[in-house]
Amino acid sequence: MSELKVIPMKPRTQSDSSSSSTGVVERDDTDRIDATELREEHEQRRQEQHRHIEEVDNETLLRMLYQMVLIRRFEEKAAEAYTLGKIGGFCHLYIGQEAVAVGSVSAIRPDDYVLTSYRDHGHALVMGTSPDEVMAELFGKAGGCSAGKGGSMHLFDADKNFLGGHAIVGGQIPLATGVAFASKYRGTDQVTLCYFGEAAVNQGAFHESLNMAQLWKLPCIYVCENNQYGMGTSLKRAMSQSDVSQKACAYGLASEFVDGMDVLAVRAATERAIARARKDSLPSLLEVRTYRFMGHSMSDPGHYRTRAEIERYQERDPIKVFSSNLREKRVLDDAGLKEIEDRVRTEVERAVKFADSSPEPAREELYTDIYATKP
Ligand SMILES: Cc1ncc(C[n+]2csc(CCOP(=O)(O)OP(=O)(O)O)c2C)c(N)n1
Ligand SMILES: [Mg+2]
Repeated sequence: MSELKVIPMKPRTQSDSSSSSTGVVERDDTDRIDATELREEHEQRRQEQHRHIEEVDNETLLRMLYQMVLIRRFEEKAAEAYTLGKIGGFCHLYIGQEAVAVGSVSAIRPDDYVLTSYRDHGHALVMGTSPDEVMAELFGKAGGCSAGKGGSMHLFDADKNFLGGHAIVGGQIPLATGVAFASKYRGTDQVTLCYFGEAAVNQGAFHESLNMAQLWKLPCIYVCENNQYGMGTSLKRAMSQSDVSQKACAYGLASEFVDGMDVLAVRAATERAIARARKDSLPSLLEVRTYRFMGHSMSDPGHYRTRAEIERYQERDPIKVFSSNLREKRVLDDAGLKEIEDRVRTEVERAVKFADSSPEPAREELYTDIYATKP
């Protein structure tokens, strides 16, 4: 029997918005399974995604694939630029986790809000910030979406309702809760999506926010991107109760456990959470199990996990699996995939050119954008 460590197969669903139930469901989290079991799991996941593909129109499916490929190629280029010294400071790549941002954002409206952590390139791109502006921000140039003064961890695009890019672990969770409070206070039906890693769940800010969100019935969807590591520490070494979705229990929130390598499973779970938030102004916690294929940041030697573990998850690469299933369902063919790759390449090359040619922020900008102007 080979030793394998796999993501539990099925998303656990709990979507009864009217009940005060915790939404916690049993988990058969499997750390060791044999090759036959693994094949069976892959097959079941394949069938699950096939079923979801039938429920979504082709244009949306292909747009989602495009966005995932864009994030992947954009970040490969960012990694290259980092090693060339064009990007300073920290740079946290999202490669492997693309299905989370793409699947969930595909379910929201353009006037909904998104906040996330420092692993934010994918979220900005999928919220519609142009790759030119994201790349220029990484390069610290004036043409960047934060005028070159935020860098990789502080992307921000108020016009697109993308409210950052936050470097303090868990810092965005109370902020998002406040944004959801503002929507409710103003009487709109906007929803806020708040992304964070599983290490942020140990922060007090997470617990305080969930408590207030359920108490005040705020339309906030807390999306825990559980990639199973906080820097070099595995979740199991840092969290006494490592089933993140169960944390909702303490505050009476609805919660779901979601397969984060399946872009359509993420979309479907987000749709259910949005229905709760939009219609009944209720918060939800989604634990989206995913995996990052790259280091924590560009300076991570990665000694805390094995190459074999990474390769096992790469077999479930969300882009590879999705494009293969789209082919099987005849939504995509070789020409279609090539067209997507060509369009993405052009867009990423243009972004690098834009960032290269964009000027450094002017000296006099040093003291601007520090305090908010009074309304
Ligand atoms: C309050 C705080 N403590 C520590 C750090 C240093 N730090 C940066 S990232 C990180 C790990 C976070 O892991 P996780 O929340 O799982 O997100 P991931 O990086 O896996 O996306 C830590 C401890 C920080 N930025 N903020
Ligand atoms: Mg993590």
